[in-house]
Amino acid sequence: MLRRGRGASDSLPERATSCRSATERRGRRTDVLMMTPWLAPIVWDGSFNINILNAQFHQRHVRIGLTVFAIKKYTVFMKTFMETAEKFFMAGHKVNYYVFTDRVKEMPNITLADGRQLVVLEVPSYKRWQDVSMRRMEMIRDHSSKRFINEVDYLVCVDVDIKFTDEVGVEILSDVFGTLHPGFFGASHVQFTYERRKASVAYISPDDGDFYYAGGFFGGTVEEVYKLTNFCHSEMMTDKGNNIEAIWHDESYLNKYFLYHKPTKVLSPEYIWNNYYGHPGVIRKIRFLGIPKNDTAIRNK
Ligand code: UD2
Repeated sequence: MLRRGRGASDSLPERATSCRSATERRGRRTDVLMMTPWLAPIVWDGSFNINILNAQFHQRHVRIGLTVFAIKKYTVFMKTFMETAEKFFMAGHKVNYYVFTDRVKEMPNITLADGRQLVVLEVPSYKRWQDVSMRRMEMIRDHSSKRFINEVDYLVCVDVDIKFTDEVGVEILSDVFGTLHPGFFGASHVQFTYERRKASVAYISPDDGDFYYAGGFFGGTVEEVYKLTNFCHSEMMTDKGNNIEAIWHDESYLNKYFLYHKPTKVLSPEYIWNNYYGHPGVIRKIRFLGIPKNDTAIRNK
């Protein structure tokens, strides 16, 4: 597991921290890395006070867009996704669900809390599941400039075959954020499954890399998400022109983007857990949990 380095806060005298309550001091995390080398916070349970953050974001009347794609058979995940999001995602804030689908009639009918709305965006599907996954970047980009920029302040972009199992709130919001992939948060950068073929523009050398980010949870302000998705889509198109596709599709291009445009906040794997990885002690809360799926039954259908 990643361990916290010896940062400046370790040597702060007690009086400098005495403005915090006894409970907060006891709860301070010393078992995990809490900050990136470029001084972006890494968000773990126990690293923030949600009441203070909620007050700040309410003062700004923040509006949040949650983008999700349910193309072809992946519509089966929508009911659980929406029901659990209503329970746990940004409770008390203004939320627009932007659901991209080719099967509008299969969208579940869910009653939403006040201040929340569902926007169904009809989009084309692609034959290969890899193309469906990758083309999300292009569609998010295009809708960001046409629509999202006028309707919300932040976008949170996630996979659909996942359910919310605990609170995911405004602690995640920042200019641009990514999430540590649950399979690699304790690994060294040489083990990361970056694209290693130089022929692909997603290539990352074994000497480089900070973290391995999951493709299924990223976001930021609409402007920053536009830049990120525009980069990833353009790079995919360059590779497509050269008949190469990065090893982990959109996730590989996302990792390339974050290498050169460092996220301003990094979410711990609490935000994209999967039970394949067991339940290590550093994961105190599982907030967003992958639903096991039978790939052959669901993909390309
Ligand atoms: C991982 C990433 C995913 C993406 C993918 C690329 C996580 C949790 N997931 O997921 O974000 O980077 O690797 O290989 O980090 N979809 C449809 N219909 C389809 C196919 C895909 O709607 O026919 C959408 C759907 O929202 C789905 C997402 O694309 O959740 C990614 O596809 P996946 O979940 O099958 O990919 P997976 O599990 O390999």
